[in-house]
Amino acid sequence: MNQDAKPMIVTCGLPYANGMAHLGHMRTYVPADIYVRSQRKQGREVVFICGSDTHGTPVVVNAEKEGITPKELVTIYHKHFSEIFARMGVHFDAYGTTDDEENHVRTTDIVQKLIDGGYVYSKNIDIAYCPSCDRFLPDRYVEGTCPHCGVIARGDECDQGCKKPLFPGELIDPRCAVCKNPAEYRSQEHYFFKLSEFDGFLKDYLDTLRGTDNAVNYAKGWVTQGLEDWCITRNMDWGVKFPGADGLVVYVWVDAPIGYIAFTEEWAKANNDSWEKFWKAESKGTIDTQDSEIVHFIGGDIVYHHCIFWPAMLKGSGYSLPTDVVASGMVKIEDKKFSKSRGYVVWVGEDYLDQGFHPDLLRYYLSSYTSHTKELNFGWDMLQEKINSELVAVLGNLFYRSLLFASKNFGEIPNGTVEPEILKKIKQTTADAIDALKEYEFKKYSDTVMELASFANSYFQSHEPWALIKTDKEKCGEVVYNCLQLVKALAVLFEPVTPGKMQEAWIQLGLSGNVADVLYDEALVPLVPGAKLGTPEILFTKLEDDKISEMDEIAKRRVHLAMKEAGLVPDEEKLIEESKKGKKENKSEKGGKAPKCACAAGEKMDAENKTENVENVENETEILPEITIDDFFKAQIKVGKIISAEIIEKSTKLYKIMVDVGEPEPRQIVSGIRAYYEANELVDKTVCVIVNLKPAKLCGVQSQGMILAADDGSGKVSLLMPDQELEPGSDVC
Ligand code: B3M
Ligand code: ZN
Repeated sequence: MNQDAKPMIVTCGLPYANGMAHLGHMRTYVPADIYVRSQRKQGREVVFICGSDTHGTPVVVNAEKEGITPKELVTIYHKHFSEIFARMGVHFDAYGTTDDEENHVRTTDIVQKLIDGGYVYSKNIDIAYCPSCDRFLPDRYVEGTCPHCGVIARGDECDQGCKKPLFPGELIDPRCAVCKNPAEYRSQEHYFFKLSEFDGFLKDYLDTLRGTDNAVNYAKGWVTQGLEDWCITRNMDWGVKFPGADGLVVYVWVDAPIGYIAFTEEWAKANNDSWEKFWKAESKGTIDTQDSEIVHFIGGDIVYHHCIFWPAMLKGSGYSLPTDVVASGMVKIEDKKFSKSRGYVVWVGEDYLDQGFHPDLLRYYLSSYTSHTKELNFGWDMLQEKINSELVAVLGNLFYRSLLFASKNFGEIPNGTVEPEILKKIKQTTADAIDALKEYEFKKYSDTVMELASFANSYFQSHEPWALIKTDKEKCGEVVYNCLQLVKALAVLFEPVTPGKMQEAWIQLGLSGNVADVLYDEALVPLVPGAKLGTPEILFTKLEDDKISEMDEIAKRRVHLAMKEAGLVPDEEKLIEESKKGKKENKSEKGGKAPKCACAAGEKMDAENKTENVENVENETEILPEITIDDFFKAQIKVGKIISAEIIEKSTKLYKIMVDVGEPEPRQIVSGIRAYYEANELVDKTVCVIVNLKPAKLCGVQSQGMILAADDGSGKVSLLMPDQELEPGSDVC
């Protein structure tokens, strides 16, 4: 351990335990995990903390939609996130929930200290109230027009427009987000945190705060614009009770960051250690003189909360201050703005890990695609390209060829010494990689280390060990020894990024223990000649076109279905254009067809969606480009008889339908016709089914075909049915 270094705590923004983990989450957590692993490799004591954000309207609204209690909802998703993190190799030292006893106690303590310090006052303010639902409407329960930019916004944030935080009573023309009826404002007593008093403190603090520019500089700008006091109470039952006020809980953004402290306490209890050394560290008042380092990794959209609100709360209640705030850039999916409701989402479980992809490939992609603060675009073909040309062709190739050659020709680590040039190269790479992370440059880290792998490949190539072995075995042993030393160094250096695969490499090198536990210095420790090697195996295999096409197909169907579910018609022409263009030659075939509607049309668009999608609606009636009869016959359509139809709980629009299409087993098909047919009405209907459509999962349910329906565009939808009884399995031609 590096005894001189200050104790360091690294945290990640707490995911709301209200839905599944997606790529957007991983964009923050994977780099944070890399950072922690790298710090440990430098001998730092680091505690890595995260947990579920369980309170607030994001949770309560979703629980209400699902018809379960908030507690039940967060229990499900807390488990889900814990499992996903473990599978992704993101290892937190503590992963609690903000509903844990420790957090209730710590939050009450901090709020009480703020009250005692004179930083909290009460005031009567207008709160939206829904007369139909007979309740107050905090945050996401109310929507209306943003007073700053005029865009439709939710109660706590102008999420679609100017992104400003909004306060109770600010929305113009408020309406209830649940029943959509107009809401009224009613006066009620609430509590405010005097954020404006921290203006001077924050200016100085932000001058010393380390982190990424997209965090620190934005925050400086906001302070310059002036700070408004924060309303820190809400009318809800679910949450941490506000001390001394019945029926009020603290705003979720009070108790959520306090979770960082509470989870540290949980870690300390479990490990018989101290949480105070991080959060109650000695300090002469500035973060430079603080005896602990507190590093927050967050998404770029919650900078305000972490750089302004949170340090002010900590300062006001006498706790240590964040020393670094690292904010990640946005994520795009196939060049489209990330959007769960529009289907531009990649679920980490269902779409990635469950499909058999190794976590390290995604870890590598996320860290090396672009700078941490820039926009990251994810596409299946881009993943394929990056993995095949870098992890497979460079790193994997070096490891396998070196280990296989050594194993076959020497059966052990051959005799040799590390050449000075190679030693120098490893030293320099390590120093550059560490420097890159000082700037939170994860891409630079990966690229720097990958350059060493390229160098090693060139070394192998130019020394031609396959020729040397025939003429000078001893010299050949020297070369192979150096190649293996480079493999060892690379395993150490790449462990933070691809920990699972580097551990496999470690074992193949015949080394004991965990590569995660060794320091960077180990990269320079010479291998022992004569030591046994493990069995060489290919570490990284190519991502094949077929698999990538399958994933592309699933992604396209999800977007199509999401649009239908939202009552939107996808711009089919555009989709065809995109498919036709195809990002690569070998992909043009699979992408040539316009997605057809599996599910009949969705509901009518509401006014808001209409304005947003004028372009799509206009294209709806356009005729698609001509196809040949051969194109048409690529779709195999058969007559089927519906055996059963069941509601899919996760969706409001989908049925799981079992159809007899003349095969030994019935087909399971997911169809979006719930708004048009009762489940029992569907049973025994004779329908037309596309049976050779690539299977896809929709809302987690496998669909093996598509039932055809017609849609007149006005919301009238009808299944296509033969006009006389036909045997299931009859061809439609
Ligand atoms: N639960 C998620 C978000 O807004 C929110 C983070 C809390 S961090 C203390 O990104
Ligand atoms: Zn706005």
